[in-house]
Amino acid sequence: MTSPTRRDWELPASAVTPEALFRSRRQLMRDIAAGSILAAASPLMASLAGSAFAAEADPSAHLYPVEHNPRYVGGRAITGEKFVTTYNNFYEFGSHKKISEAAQALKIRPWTVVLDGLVEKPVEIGIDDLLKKMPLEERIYRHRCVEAWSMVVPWSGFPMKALVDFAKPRAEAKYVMMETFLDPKTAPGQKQHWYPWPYVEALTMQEATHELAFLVTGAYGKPVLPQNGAPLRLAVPWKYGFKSIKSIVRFSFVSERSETFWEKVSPREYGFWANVNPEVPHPRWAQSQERVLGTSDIVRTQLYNGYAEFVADLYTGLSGEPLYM
Ligand SMILES: Nc1nc2c(c(=O)[nH]1)N[C@H]1C(S)=C(S)[C@@H](COP(=O)(O)O)O[C@H]1N2
Ligand SMILES: [Mo]
Repeated sequence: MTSPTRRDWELPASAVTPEALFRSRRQLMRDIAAGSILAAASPLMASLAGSAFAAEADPSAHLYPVEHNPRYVGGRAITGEKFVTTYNNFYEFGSHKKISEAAQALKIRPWTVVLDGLVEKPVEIGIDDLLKKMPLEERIYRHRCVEAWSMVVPWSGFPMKALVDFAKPRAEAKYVMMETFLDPKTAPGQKQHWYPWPYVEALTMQEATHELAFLVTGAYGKPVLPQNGAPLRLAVPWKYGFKSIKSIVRFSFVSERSETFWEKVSPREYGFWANVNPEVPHPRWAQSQERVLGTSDIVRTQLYNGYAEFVADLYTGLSGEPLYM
């Protein structure tokens, strides 16, 4: 990565995980999955397999790893799995970053997803049946939290457009509203009644069918873990992280959207569009830089988190809208 055309968000070669190393790690994961290597044979193997959490129990484990799509590049080193799986925002399990253990209480099977609203016919489908219908692939995406930290993750999943096509929305549909599970018994954060549960997010139809909008079902070549939003989570990498709603149970196609979770909490701070922009500060902090999770690096934040060439066209003619908060 020493090319002279290096982007601002790219780091020097020394900081980049060689693709080859990542590949060989994936081969190792594959061997472990195939049983040809005993994952627990040594502490090294155990740590490579990320065995602090029990992904093996997931009935979709055999689907991974899925084919890698090279179109989407991280531009800097992939963030270590141990950071991504132990430093989380998932307010259902607490309003701090150390929720990974508490999130293991989330029961991810059976898991039913509802597609309703302005559709030809409402559908309820189990996650494993949905997985059979969707074209799974792996993409490396950057993720920029509104709190000014970021990470680079190899997600597995499918384009949200495939789900929209499956749902067959009617022409009047202008937005997709998405909803997280509601179960205060397993998710104690949902007992904090000052938050407007369940977590709700929304995209315009144009955003939802954009090639970058991705529904995540896996990460690091395995089923995605509860703390990262199992079994179905959104990734919209040009927007602040709070748009990427976790553990989704419902997609409703509507002509007029209702308020999202964070808009209800603090409309002045967390808007509907929430496109990343280093020049539009959050009311309480700057957005010009970000801390790269798992490193001591601070890098410059990019317009649309570096995805402007993909998404800038979505927002032409909307100059009156608060696109960047
Ligand atoms: N249901 C739900 N989805 C959520 C959140 C949440 O609290 N609840 N937090 C959001 C925020 S602010 C971020 S930055 C990402 C964090 O994802 P990660 O924990 O996998 O890094 O999830 C997003 N999706
Ligand atoms: Mo976030």
